[in-house]
Amino acid sequence: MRNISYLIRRAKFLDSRLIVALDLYTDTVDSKSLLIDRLDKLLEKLTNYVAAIKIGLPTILCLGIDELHELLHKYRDYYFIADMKISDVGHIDRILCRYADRMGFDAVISHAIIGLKNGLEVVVDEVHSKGGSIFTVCAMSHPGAEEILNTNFSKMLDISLKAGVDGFILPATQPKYIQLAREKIGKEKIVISPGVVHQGAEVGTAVKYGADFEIIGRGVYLADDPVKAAQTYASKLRWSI
Ligand code: O7M
Repeated sequence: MRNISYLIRRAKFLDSRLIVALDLYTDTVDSKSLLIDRLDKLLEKLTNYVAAIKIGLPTILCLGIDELHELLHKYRDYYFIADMKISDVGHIDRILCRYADRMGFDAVISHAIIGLKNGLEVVVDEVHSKGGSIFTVCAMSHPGAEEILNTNFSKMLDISLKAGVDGFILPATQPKYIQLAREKIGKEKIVISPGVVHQGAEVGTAVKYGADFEIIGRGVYLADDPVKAAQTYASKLRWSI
């Protein structure tokens, strides 16, 4: 695993604050090789525009540990973030973090709602012991998040800071959380923001409110020309502005 200084170096080098979520999956085992092929081609072609790749459970489950490891190893220039949204008790969280490391990920995403004791403290301990980074979800982008999760935003932010996380996942669709977080966390911690394009937030809004990176999934991988889409988004998400 590598820590966020690698991510920042790569983002500066590419002049890009774009993170792509590759939420690709397959319904049948037969088409697994097609999925690998598609991911391989995307990773090969997006490399000049994308700082990091976020891969979540649909893709992890479809590919399995060994195939994913092979793919991540082949495209090691990217910073790879495992979106497992960890949310269990400590000993299970630790196992998931070890699997993320085995697959070749650099960073892990955890829910902050699990709290510190035998929760986040374990996640941070395990990921940092491997040299990686940990990001916590402190507010989400979908409307239902306002019902429970986002009402605990402040507490989750405090607990994450206490745990010593490296950064936060905060919604581009609700940029007030980004602004509030930035006031509290200072400049050192990283803010990564999803909800861009398909969920309604405009490209660049989250960065204007203080995010370091924006996550775009379907806006890239469902585009007729994913490379052109990534290039266009990256040009609106320059590191240097
Ligand atoms: O750009 P999309 O809408 O196709 O994909 C958005 C990605 O961001 C997708 O991978 C989601 O799992 C993720 N995401 C959200 O959409 N909203 C959130 O509040 C949090 C996340 C996320 O990445 O959490 C770690």
